[in-house]
Order: sequence, then structure tokens, then C-alpha cells
Amino acid sequence: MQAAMCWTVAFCVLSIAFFNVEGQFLPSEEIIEQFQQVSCTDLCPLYWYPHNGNCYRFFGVAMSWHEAEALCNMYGGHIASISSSEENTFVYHFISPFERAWIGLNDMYKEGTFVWSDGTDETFTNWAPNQPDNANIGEHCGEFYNNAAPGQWNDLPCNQDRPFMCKLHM
Ligand SMILES: [Ca+2]
Ligand SMILES: [Ca+2]
Repeated sequence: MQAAMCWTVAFCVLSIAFFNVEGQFLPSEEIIEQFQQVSCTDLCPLYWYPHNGNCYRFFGVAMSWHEAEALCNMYGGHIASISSSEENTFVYHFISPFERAWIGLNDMYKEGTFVWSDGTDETFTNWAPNQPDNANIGEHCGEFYNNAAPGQWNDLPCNQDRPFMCKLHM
């Protein structure tokens, strides 16, 4: 995947690097400037990490699920959805140093019916043992659980503060 991304970047660079619209060779400063402005569909915005056609950005500042979702919305994305074991491993790689972090899964609209905030079908789940349990006054937002269940999920009150990963569908 990394190699594919590099080839994509290389193609984008080459498409603008050698000649401008008048057919003149561009000096390196202009190449760099135009590269920063170029829009290639497989490239992610600055500070966003590409993976399997999507872009991801981890935010280490803890906030409520709704605040996190609103921040992701500002960038045109959502709290990361996870649709496969492979994607779960990828996202957890960024999150694991923080131990617990929000995911986009929630059942705030209908108790027990979990949906992803970005509309992804719930085809993959990775709940920790005995979760989701909707404990106490109710838990409606999903998170990566603690290190007792690495990479597995728990439902939690949405007003708790957690770091999170945003995801852009490209
Ligand atoms: Ca619930
Ligand atoms: Ca729970």
C-alpha cells in the first residue's frame, strides 16, 4: 500500500513537474508550490494518513464523542468507522498508546441498534467480552477498550472524554 501511494504521489508530481501549461520546464520552487496545490484523488490532506483509499488523522486531545464527531465533521469526515479486522488493526496502531479512544459506532438513536456515524454498514464488530452492556444509566458510544482487551470495543457514556481518530472517505 505504501508503495502504491508513493507511485500515486510520483504520478501527481510528474504530471506537473516537467512542464507548465505553456510547455516550459518549471524550476524546483514552482514544482514544490504547485505540488502543494495539486489535487489528486488518492492523496490525503496535509496531516492525514492514507490507507486503503481513505484518509485518517488521530487527535490525541480527549473530548466527548459528540465534540469529537463535530470536529471530524469540520474536516468533512467522521469519527473512524471500522469495517474489517485489518482496518481495526490499522486504527488501533495509532490509538493503543492512549489505551482508550472513541470509534464512530453508537446506539444513541435506538438502544441496542449500533450504527456507524459515517453510514458504514455494521458488517464487522469486535466487542470485548461482555460488551456492549449499556451499563448503569446507559452507554451509547463505542470506544477502544482498555489494555485488558487490546483492540476490542466497549460501549461507554458519550459524555466521557476520549481521544479519537477521524476518517475521510476519498
Ligand atoms: Ca446503549
Ligand atoms: Ca460498556
